[in-house]
Amino acid sequence: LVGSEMCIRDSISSEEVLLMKRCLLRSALALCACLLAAPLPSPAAPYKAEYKLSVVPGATSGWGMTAAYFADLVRERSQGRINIKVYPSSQLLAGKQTSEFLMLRNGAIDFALASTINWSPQIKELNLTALPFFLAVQPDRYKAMDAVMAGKSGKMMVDAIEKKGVKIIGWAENGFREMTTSKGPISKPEDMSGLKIRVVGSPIFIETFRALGANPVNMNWSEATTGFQQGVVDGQENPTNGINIPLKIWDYHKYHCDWHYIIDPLLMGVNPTVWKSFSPEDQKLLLECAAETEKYGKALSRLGMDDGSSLAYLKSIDKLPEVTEPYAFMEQQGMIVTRLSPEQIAKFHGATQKVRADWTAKIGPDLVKAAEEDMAAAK
Ligand code: X2X
Repeated sequence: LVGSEMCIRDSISSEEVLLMKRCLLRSALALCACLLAAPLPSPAAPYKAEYKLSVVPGATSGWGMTAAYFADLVRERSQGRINIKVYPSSQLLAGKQTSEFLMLRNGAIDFALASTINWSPQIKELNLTALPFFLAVQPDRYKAMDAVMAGKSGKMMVDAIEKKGVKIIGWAENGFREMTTSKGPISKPEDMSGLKIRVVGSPIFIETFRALGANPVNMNWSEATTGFQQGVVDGQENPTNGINIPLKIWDYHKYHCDWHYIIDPLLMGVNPTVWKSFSPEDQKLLLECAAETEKYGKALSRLGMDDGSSLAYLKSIDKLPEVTEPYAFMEQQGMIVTRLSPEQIAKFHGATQKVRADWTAKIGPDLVKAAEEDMAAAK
Protein backbone atom coordinates (compact mmCIF):
# COMPACT_ATOMS: atom_id res chain seq x y z
CA LEU A 1 0.00 0.00 0.00
CA VAL A 2 2.73 2.34 1.02
CA GLY A 3 4.45 1.54 -2.21
CA SER A 4 1.36 2.24 -4.36
CA GLU A 5 0.76 5.60 -2.53
CA MET A 6 4.29 6.50 -3.16
CA CYS A 7 3.68 5.50 -6.72
CA ILE A 8 0.59 7.78 -7.03
CA ARG A 9 2.44 10.72 -5.50
CA ASP A 10 5.33 10.14 -7.76
CA SER A 11 2.99 10.11 -10.73
CA ILE A 12 1.42 13.61 -10.01
CA SER A 13 2.36 15.82 -12.87
CA SER A 14 3.20 19.53 -12.66
CA GLU A 15 -0.17 20.36 -14.43
CA GLU A 16 -2.00 18.48 -11.73
CA VAL A 17 -0.17 20.41 -9.02
CA LEU A 18 -1.19 23.64 -10.75
CA LEU A 19 -4.81 22.48 -10.91
CA MET A 20 -4.80 21.63 -7.22
CA LYS A 21 -3.36 25.01 -6.35
CA ARG A 22 -6.10 26.74 -8.41
CA CYS A 23 -8.70 24.63 -6.69
CA LEU A 24 -7.38 25.53 -3.25
CA LEU A 25 -7.27 29.19 -4.18
CA ARG A 26 -10.90 29.10 -5.36
CA SER A 27 -12.01 27.47 -2.12
CA ALA A 28 -10.13 30.05 -0.10
CA LEU A 29 -11.74 32.87 -2.09
CA ALA A 30 -15.18 31.31 -1.63
CA LEU A 31 -14.58 31.09 2.12
CA CYS A 32 -13.56 34.75 2.23
CA ALA A 33 -16.69 35.79 0.33
CA CYS A 34 -18.76 33.74 2.68
CA LEU A 35 -17.17 35.36 5.75
CA LEU A 36 -17.68 38.83 4.32
CA ALA A 37 -21.35 38.19 3.54
CA ALA A 38 -22.19 36.72 6.95
CA PRO A 39 -23.06 39.42 9.53
CA LEU A 40 -20.27 39.39 12.05
CA PRO A 41 -21.34 40.08 15.63
CA SER A 42 -20.43 43.80 15.90
CA PRO A 43 -18.67 44.77 19.10
CA ALA A 44 -20.80 47.20 21.22
CA ALA A 45 -19.88 50.85 20.60
CA PRO A 46 -17.42 51.73 23.34
CA TYR A 47 -18.81 54.17 25.89
CA LYS A 48 -17.01 57.43 26.50
CA ALA A 49 -14.64 57.50 29.45
CA GLU A 50 -16.54 60.57 30.66
CA TYR A 51 -19.91 62.13 29.80
CA LYS A 52 -20.12 65.86 30.42
CA LEU A 53 -23.22 67.13 32.25
CA SER A 54 -23.80 70.89 32.24
CA VAL A 55 -25.34 72.84 35.12
CA VAL A 56 -25.76 76.63 35.11
CA PRO A 57 -25.46 77.50 38.84
CA GLY A 58 -22.92 76.24 41.37
CA ALA A 59 -22.36 72.80 42.88
CA THR A 60 -23.95 73.76 46.22
CA SER A 61 -27.20 74.96 44.65
CA GLY A 62 -30.15 72.56 44.86
CA TRP A 63 -29.81 72.19 41.11
CA GLY A 64 -26.09 71.29 41.35
CA MET A 65 -26.87 68.79 44.14
CA THR A 66 -29.62 67.23 42.00
CA ALA A 67 -27.20 66.79 39.10
CA ALA A 68 -24.63 65.17 41.40
CA TYR A 69 -27.32 62.85 42.75
CA PHE A 70 -28.09 61.69 39.19
CA ALA A 71 -24.42 61.20 38.26
CA ASP A 72 -23.73 59.20 41.45
CA LEU A 73 -26.80 57.03 40.97
CA VAL A 74 -25.90 56.26 37.37
CA ARG A 75 -22.29 55.45 38.20
CA GLU A 76 -23.32 53.17 41.04
CA ARG A 77 -26.07 51.31 39.17
CA SER A 78 -23.99 50.86 36.01
CA GLN A 79 -21.03 49.65 38.09
CA GLY A 80 -18.93 52.44 36.68
CA ARG A 81 -19.72 51.74 33.02
CA ILE A 82 -21.43 55.12 32.64
CA ASN A 83 -19.32 57.86 34.13
CA ILE A 84 -21.09 61.23 34.16
CA LYS A 85 -19.16 64.25 35.38
CA VAL A 86 -21.05 67.33 36.51
CA TYR A 87 -19.67 70.68 35.32
CA PRO A 88 -21.38 73.33 37.47
CA SER A 89 -21.22 77.14 37.27
CA SER A 90 -21.82 77.34 33.47
CA GLN A 91 -18.22 76.13 32.92
CA LEU A 92 -19.06 74.39 29.66
CA LEU A 93 -20.98 77.42 28.40
CA ALA A 94 -18.28 80.06 28.81
CA GLY A 95 -20.77 81.65 31.19
CA LYS A 96 -23.51 82.08 28.55
CA GLN A 97 -26.45 80.18 29.95
CA THR A 98 -28.80 80.64 26.99
CA SER A 99 -26.39 78.83 24.65
CA GLU A 100 -26.69 75.55 26.56
CA PHE A 101 -29.41 74.05 24.36
CA LEU A 102 -27.42 74.58 21.15
CA MET A 103 -24.25 73.13 22.68
CA LEU A 104 -26.12 70.05 23.87
CA ARG A 105 -27.73 69.63 20.50
CA ASN A 106 -24.47 69.83 18.60
CA GLY A 107 -22.69 67.41 20.93
CA ALA A 108 -20.28 69.76 22.69
CA ILE A 109 -22.14 68.66 25.83
CA ASP A 110 -23.51 65.14 26.47
CA PHE A 111 -26.05 65.80 29.23
CA ALA A 112 -27.59 68.90 30.80
CA LEU A 113 -29.81 69.35 33.80
CA ALA A 114 -31.39 72.48 32.42
CA SER A 115 -33.92 75.12 33.33
CA THR A 116 -36.78 75.81 30.94
CA ILE A 117 -35.80 79.48 31.27
CA ASN A 118 -32.37 78.99 29.73
CA TRP A 119 -33.70 77.02 26.75
CA SER A 120 -36.75 79.20 26.15
CA PRO A 121 -35.00 81.52 23.65
CA GLN A 122 -34.75 78.49 21.31
CA ILE A 123 -38.00 76.72 22.27
CA LYS A 124 -40.85 79.17 22.71
CA GLU A 125 -43.11 76.55 24.35
CA LEU A 126 -40.82 76.55 27.40
CA ASN A 127 -42.05 80.04 28.30
CA LEU A 128 -45.23 78.38 29.59
CA THR A 129 -43.96 78.12 33.17
CA ALA A 130 -42.56 81.66 32.95
CA LEU A 131 -46.00 83.20 32.31
CA PRO A 132 -46.17 85.60 35.29
CA PHE A 133 -48.42 84.46 38.17
CA PHE A 134 -49.92 81.71 36.00
CA LEU A 135 -49.20 78.95 38.53
CA ALA A 136 -49.00 81.26 41.54
CA VAL A 137 -52.77 81.78 41.55
CA GLN A 138 -53.54 78.05 41.55
CA PRO A 139 -54.96 76.70 44.83
CA ASP A 140 -51.94 74.38 45.22
CA ARG A 141 -48.99 75.56 43.15
CA TYR A 142 -46.99 72.34 43.57
CA LYS A 143 -49.92 70.17 42.54
CA ALA A 144 -50.34 72.46 39.54
CA MET A 145 -46.68 72.03 38.55
CA ASP A 146 -46.87 68.25 38.95
CA ALA A 147 -50.00 68.19 36.81
CA VAL A 148 -48.25 70.09 34.02
CA MET A 149 -45.16 67.84 34.13
CA ALA A 150 -47.23 64.65 34.10
CA GLY A 151 -49.94 65.92 31.79
CA LYS A 152 -50.67 66.79 28.20
CA SER A 153 -48.97 70.20 28.43
CA GLY A 154 -45.75 68.70 29.82
CA LYS A 155 -45.69 66.25 26.95
CA MET A 156 -46.17 69.10 24.48
CA MET A 157 -43.15 70.87 26.01
CA VAL A 158 -41.02 67.72 25.79
CA ASP A 159 -42.14 67.07 22.21
CA ALA A 160 -41.20 70.62 21.24
CA ILE A 161 -37.68 70.10 22.61
CA GLU A 162 -37.22 66.69 21.02
CA LYS A 163 -38.36 68.03 17.66
CA LYS A 164 -35.51 70.53 17.89
CA GLY A 165 -32.95 67.80 18.54
CA VAL A 166 -32.43 66.99 22.22
CA LYS A 167 -33.65 63.84 23.98
CA ILE A 168 -35.44 64.39 27.32
CA ILE A 169 -35.26 61.65 29.95
CA GLY A 170 -36.81 63.34 32.98
CA TRP A 171 -37.86 66.41 34.94
CA ALA A 172 -36.63 68.00 38.17
CA GLU A 173 -37.10 71.43 39.74
CA ASN A 174 -35.22 74.62 40.47
CA GLY A 175 -38.31 75.99 42.20
CA PHE A 176 -40.73 78.89 42.41
CA ARG A 177 -38.82 82.09 41.99
CA GLU A 178 -39.06 84.66 44.79
CA MET A 179 -37.96 88.28 44.81
CA THR A 180 -35.04 89.59 46.87
CA THR A 181 -34.21 93.29 47.14
CA SER A 182 -31.95 95.67 49.00
CA LYS A 183 -34.24 98.69 48.95
CA GLY A 184 -37.24 97.79 51.12
CA PRO A 185 -39.95 95.16 51.32
CA ILE A 186 -42.24 94.31 48.41
CA SER A 187 -45.90 93.60 49.07
CA LYS A 188 -47.73 95.30 46.18
CA PRO A 189 -46.97 96.02 42.51
CA GLU A 190 -46.19 99.72 43.22
CA ASP A 191 -43.28 98.66 45.45
CA MET A 192 -41.48 97.42 42.34
CA SER A 193 -41.49 100.84 40.76
CA GLY A 194 -38.07 101.98 39.52
CA LEU A 195 -36.14 99.05 41.02
CA LYS A 196 -33.22 97.83 38.95
CA ILE A 197 -33.61 94.04 38.78
CA ARG A 198 -31.22 91.46 37.38
CA VAL A 199 -33.01 89.00 35.06
CA VAL A 200 -32.03 86.14 32.74
CA GLY A 201 -31.55 86.95 29.05
CA SER A 202 -34.94 85.65 28.00
CA PRO A 203 -37.39 88.28 26.67
CA ILE A 204 -40.47 87.43 28.79
CA PHE A 205 -38.57 88.58 31.90
CA ILE A 206 -37.96 92.03 30.51
CA GLU A 207 -41.65 92.42 29.69
CA THR A 208 -42.84 91.10 33.07
CA PHE A 209 -40.64 93.45 35.09
CA ARG A 210 -41.44 96.43 32.88
CA ALA A 211 -45.16 95.70 33.39
CA LEU A 212 -44.49 96.00 37.12
CA GLY A 213 -42.76 99.36 36.66
CA ALA A 214 -39.28 97.99 37.40
CA ASN A 215 -36.10 98.44 35.39
CA PRO A 216 -34.90 94.94 34.37
CA VAL A 217 -31.32 94.28 33.23
CA ASN A 218 -30.06 91.11 31.56
CA MET A 219 -27.11 89.48 33.25
CA ASN A 220 -25.72 85.98 33.02
CA TRP A 221 -25.78 84.07 36.29
CA SER A 222 -21.99 83.75 36.03
CA GLU A 223 -21.72 87.52 36.50
CA ALA A 224 -24.72 88.06 38.72
CA THR A 225 -23.09 87.47 42.12
CA THR A 226 -20.43 90.08 41.39
CA GLY A 227 -23.23 92.37 40.27
CA PHE A 228 -25.02 91.88 43.61
CA GLN A 229 -21.79 92.44 45.56
CA GLN A 230 -21.13 95.68 43.73
CA GLY A 231 -24.72 96.82 44.12
CA VAL A 232 -25.13 97.14 40.36
CA VAL A 233 -28.76 96.07 40.81
CA ASP A 234 -31.34 96.52 43.58
CA GLY A 235 -32.73 93.01 43.37
CA GLN A 236 -33.07 89.66 41.68
CA GLU A 237 -35.39 86.69 41.62
CA ASN A 238 -34.48 83.04 42.26
CA PRO A 239 -35.80 80.05 44.20
CA THR A 240 -35.39 80.01 47.98
CA ASN A 241 -33.99 76.54 48.70
CA GLY A 242 -32.36 76.04 45.34
CA ILE A 243 -30.43 79.29 44.95
CA ASN A 244 -31.11 82.09 47.46
CA ILE A 245 -30.12 80.20 50.60
CA PRO A 246 -27.01 78.44 49.18
CA LEU A 247 -25.91 81.81 47.74
CA LYS A 248 -26.40 83.54 51.13
CA ILE A 249 -28.43 86.17 49.38
CA TRP A 250 -28.80 88.08 52.70
CA ASP A 251 -25.21 89.25 52.23
CA TYR A 252 -26.57 91.49 49.44
CA HIS A 253 -30.34 91.75 49.86
CA LYS A 254 -32.20 92.13 53.13
CA TYR A 255 -35.74 91.70 51.82
CA HIS A 256 -37.31 88.54 50.54
CA CYS A 257 -40.76 88.56 48.96
CA ASP A 258 -42.51 85.21 48.61
CA TRP A 259 -44.69 85.81 45.58
CA HIS A 260 -44.13 82.53 43.62
CA TYR A 261 -44.47 84.53 40.39
CA ILE A 262 -43.02 81.81 38.13
CA ILE A 263 -41.33 78.44 38.40
CA ASP A 264 -38.51 76.87 36.47
CA PRO A 265 -38.84 73.16 36.20
CA LEU A 266 -35.61 71.45 35.22
CA LEU A 267 -35.23 68.95 32.40
CA MET A 268 -32.66 66.20 32.04
CA GLY A 269 -31.56 66.44 28.41
CA VAL A 270 -29.22 64.15 26.47
CA ASN A 271 -27.59 64.63 23.10
CA PRO A 272 -29.52 62.24 20.78
CA THR A 273 -26.41 60.58 19.31
CA VAL A 274 -25.12 59.93 22.82
CA TRP A 275 -28.53 58.59 23.82
CA LYS A 276 -28.59 56.16 20.88
CA SER A 277 -25.10 54.92 21.74
CA PHE A 278 -26.38 53.41 25.01
CA SER A 279 -27.63 49.81 25.00
CA PRO A 280 -31.39 49.36 25.58
CA GLU A 281 -30.63 48.09 29.11
CA ASP A 282 -28.56 51.18 29.87
CA GLN A 283 -31.23 53.48 28.44
CA LYS A 284 -33.66 51.86 30.87
CA LEU A 285 -31.17 52.33 33.71
CA LEU A 286 -30.76 56.03 32.83
CA LEU A 287 -34.53 56.56 32.72
CA GLU A 288 -34.91 54.93 36.15
CA CYS A 289 -32.14 57.09 37.61
CA ALA A 290 -33.77 60.19 36.09
CA ALA A 291 -37.12 59.29 37.70
CA GLU A 292 -35.48 59.02 41.12
CA THR A 293 -33.59 62.24 40.52
CA GLU A 294 -36.90 64.01 39.87
CA LYS A 295 -38.18 62.91 43.30
CA TYR A 296 -35.01 64.05 45.02
CA GLY A 297 -34.80 67.37 43.16
CA LYS A 298 -38.42 68.27 43.80
CA ALA A 299 -38.08 67.42 47.48
CA LEU A 300 -35.01 69.67 47.81
CA SER A 301 -36.85 72.51 46.10
CA ARG A 302 -40.06 72.14 48.15
CA LEU A 303 -38.58 71.31 51.54
CA GLY A 304 -40.23 73.36 54.29
CA MET A 305 -42.76 74.84 51.88
CA ASP A 306 -45.13 71.94 51.24
CA ASP A 307 -47.28 69.68 53.41
CA GLY A 308 -44.24 67.94 54.90
CA SER A 309 -43.91 65.23 52.26
CA SER A 310 -40.56 66.54 50.97
CA LEU A 311 -39.09 66.39 54.47
CA ALA A 312 -40.38 62.84 54.92
CA TYR A 313 -39.01 61.75 51.54
CA LEU A 314 -35.53 63.22 52.08
CA LYS A 315 -35.40 61.58 55.51
CA SER A 316 -36.42 58.26 54.02
CA ILE A 317 -33.50 58.30 51.58
CA ASP A 318 -31.14 59.74 54.20
CA LYS A 319 -30.48 62.92 52.22
CA LEU A 320 -31.75 65.69 54.49
CA PRO A 321 -29.87 68.95 53.78
CA GLU A 322 -28.65 71.28 56.51
CA VAL A 323 -31.48 73.82 56.23
CA THR A 324 -34.91 72.25 56.62
CA GLU A 325 -36.87 75.36 57.66
CA PRO A 326 -36.06 77.96 55.04
CA TYR A 327 -38.22 80.85 56.32
CA ALA A 328 -36.99 80.60 59.91
CA PHE A 329 -33.43 80.20 58.64
CA MET A 330 -33.56 83.33 56.44
CA GLU A 331 -34.99 85.32 59.35
CA GLN A 332 -32.15 84.11 61.56
CA GLN A 333 -29.79 85.57 58.98
CA GLY A 334 -31.49 88.92 59.40
CA MET A 335 -33.74 88.84 56.34
CA ILE A 336 -37.19 90.30 56.36
CA VAL A 337 -39.45 87.77 54.71
CA THR A 338 -42.78 88.95 53.31
CA ARG A 339 -45.11 86.09 52.48
CA LEU A 340 -47.88 87.34 50.23
CA SER A 341 -51.49 86.31 50.76
CA PRO A 342 -53.55 85.03 47.79
CA GLU A 343 -55.23 88.48 47.67
CA GLN A 344 -51.88 90.25 47.42
CA ILE A 345 -50.73 87.81 44.71
CA ALA A 346 -53.97 88.50 42.81
CA LYS A 347 -52.91 92.19 42.51
CA PHE A 348 -49.64 91.19 40.83
CA HIS A 349 -51.59 88.79 38.64
CA GLY A 350 -53.78 91.70 37.54
CA ALA A 351 -50.80 93.97 36.83
CA THR A 352 -49.24 91.40 34.48
CA GLN A 353 -52.36 90.46 32.52
CA LYS A 354 -51.04 91.92 29.24
CA VAL A 355 -47.76 89.97 29.45
CA ARG A 356 -49.68 86.71 29.83
CA ALA A 357 -51.96 87.57 26.91
CA ASP A 358 -49.06 88.55 24.61
CA TRP A 359 -47.03 85.50 25.52
CA THR A 360 -49.95 83.12 25.26
CA ALA A 361 -50.13 84.12 21.60
CA LYS A 362 -46.38 83.52 21.18
CA ILE A 363 -46.20 80.23 23.10
CA GLY A 364 -49.33 78.85 21.45
CA PRO A 365 -52.86 79.12 22.90
CA ASP A 366 -53.26 75.33 22.59
CA LEU A 367 -50.39 74.71 24.97
CA VAL A 368 -51.66 77.26 27.51
CA LYS A 369 -55.14 75.73 27.30
CA ALA A 370 -53.72 72.22 27.77
CA ALA A 371 -51.89 73.43 30.90
CA GLU A 372 -55.08 75.01 32.27
CA GLU A 373 -56.89 71.72 31.73
CA ASP A 374 -54.10 69.68 33.33
CA MET A 375 -54.10 71.96 36.38
CA ALA A 376 -57.89 71.97 36.67
CA ALA A 377 -58.00 68.17 36.56
CA ALA A 378 -55.50 67.98 39.44
CA LYS A 379 -57.26 70.35 41.86
O1 X2X B 1 -29.86 82.60 36.04
C1 X2X B 1 -30.62 82.23 36.92
O2 X2X B 1 -31.27 83.03 37.59
C2 X2X B 1 -30.76 80.75 37.18
C3 X2X B 1 -29.48 80.24 37.83
O3 X2X B 1 -31.82 80.52 38.07
C4 X2X B 1 -31.04 80.08 35.88
O4 X2X B 1 -30.17 79.51 35.29
C5 X2X B 1 -32.39 80.17 35.32
